[in-house]
Amino acid sequence: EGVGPQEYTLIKMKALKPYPERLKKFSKKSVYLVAATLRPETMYGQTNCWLRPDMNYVAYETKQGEVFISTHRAARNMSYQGLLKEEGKVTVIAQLVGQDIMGMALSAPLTSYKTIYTLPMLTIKENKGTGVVTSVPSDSPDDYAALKDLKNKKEFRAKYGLKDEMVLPFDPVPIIDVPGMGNLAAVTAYDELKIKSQNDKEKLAEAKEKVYLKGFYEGIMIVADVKGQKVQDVKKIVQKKMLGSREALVYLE
Ligand code: A2H
Repeated sequence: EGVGPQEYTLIKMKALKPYPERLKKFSKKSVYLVAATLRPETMYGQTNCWLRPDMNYVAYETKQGEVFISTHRAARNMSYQGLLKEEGKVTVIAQLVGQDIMGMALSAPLTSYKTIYTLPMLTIKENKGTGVVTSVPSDSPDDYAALKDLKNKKEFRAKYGLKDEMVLPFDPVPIIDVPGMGNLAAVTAYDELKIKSQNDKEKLAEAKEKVYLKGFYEGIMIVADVKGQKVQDVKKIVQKKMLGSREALVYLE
């Protein structure tokens, strides 16, 4: 890791009603899962939100009176960044594991899918970001591998209590053209390297290196108002747009 703090964009993914059982007590409030991303310009291609089924998450209130869900560690960081009511203090209003809110309906910024769902990713790290990860399978091999695992295996979906309609209709969305890799670069790399699952660690590392580097430095946006522009040039523009509409925040760690 570098010397300075890493800047992430915190994407607010809004819980849709009816809330799952464990969140029913917040029915009068706006509840958000908050995902930390390094690639705000890819939010046009979100297809779902990843949670780790066995990982602990907490709910707490922000300065604005909204309810956020993330790891406690991230909430603590947010409290020091002036995002919560009191500096350095997190008042936990619910404790959950990922499985408690699996298959929950969300609305997320910029994506063409009106409703997306929380789905399981088993490789989420506890000590990075918020523990909530937004999924962009067009441009992230990790995301594509995890989505494919769920699509391929009925038993895997059943294990986490997911309905087919939360998984099967969601295909990667072409949002970036990467020279030599087409407009679904993560899918290209996954197929070329014959990746088999989200646990295929070494091959995924290879796929990621290629897709991220080429995507970021050579990628051209092919969607929305940023169409035709370089990925590098639009990253800040797209971030600002979501900050302006209060669909995102800046988060450091
Ligand atoms: B990125 P870095 Cl399209 N565990 O967002 C595992 N992965 C996590 C995580 C956690 N706790 N928290 C965040 N991440 C993912 C989009 C994306 C991302 C694309 C392409 C590349 C990419 C969609 N997923 O990241 O170790 C999130 O995925 C390239 C590294 O801090 C976040 O950005 O560098 C990225 O990893 C942060 O990883």
